[in-house]
Amino acid sequence: MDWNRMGDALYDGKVDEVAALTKQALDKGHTAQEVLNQGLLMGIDKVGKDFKADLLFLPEVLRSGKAMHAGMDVLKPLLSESEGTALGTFVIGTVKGDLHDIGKNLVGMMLSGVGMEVVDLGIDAPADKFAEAIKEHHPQIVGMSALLTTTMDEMETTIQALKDAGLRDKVKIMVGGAPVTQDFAEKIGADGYAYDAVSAVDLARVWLQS
Ligand code: B1M
Repeated sequence: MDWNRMGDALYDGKVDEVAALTKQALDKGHTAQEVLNQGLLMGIDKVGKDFKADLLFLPEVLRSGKAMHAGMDVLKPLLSESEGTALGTFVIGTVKGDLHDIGKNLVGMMLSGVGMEVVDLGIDAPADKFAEAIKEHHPQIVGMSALLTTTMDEMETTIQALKDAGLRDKVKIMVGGAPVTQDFAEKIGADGYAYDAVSAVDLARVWLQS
């Protein structure tokens, strides 16, 4: 498989081509994980680097984001297929003020893939949306994603709001996203931090078994 071609198509925001190449890679026998890691994530990584270096601008990043979604849509049934009854319920959302959802969606897909019931609150989710979801869905775990240094603090605001609503102790709280660290997670009173989707799944499994 020509992974560079897939990465380039994603970088150039070619939605249809990324979807077609993703299908092609699966047809050639590559696993969904391989396609994700060697094709799509490589491409979006380059977008991030060039955006930071002012070689790309927001409209181009937006197009690349759409192309990433197109590839992930093809992988979704494979990443989220699971059998049997749900292991537990995981409410996940990108915090208020933050519109990044690619990583959050990936975490959600992988959690579904191991048999978790995933309730996705979407992007720009304020604290009260998390609180309502806890009351409605009774999850064991609540996960928050943030990709901006300016929205990370919203995680702490949400945890405080859950405390005020008497809901904090009913759930385990996991945080993640590029600027988030283990230290930050501890500082804001989250129960855990996951670096990526695979470690989010591992941590969720540990929590559900304990
Ligand atoms: Co924006 N953006 N963006 N962006 N964007 C970043 C994050 C940035 C690092 C780019 C850069 O400068 N290099 C930078 C943030 C700088 C900072 O805060 N330190 C940035 C900026 C500045 C902005 C704007 C402010 C730009 C502007 O308007 N001037 C703006 C903010 C809008 C807003 O949110 N209010 C903005 C907008 C956008 C788009 C809308 C154009 C688009 C998002 C499209 C979308 O998501 N639908 C976009 C994109 C695509 C990016 C980059 C290029 C790629 C992000 C991504 O999807 N990565 C990004 C650069 C980068 O991260 N390299 C960038 C792939 C994804 C799989 O990784 O999301 O990290 P990630 O998720 C990982 C882990 O972090 C983890 O697991 C995932 C899978 O392994 N994880 C969790 C994530 N959530 C988790 C939750 C968990 C556990 C693990 O538990 C619950």
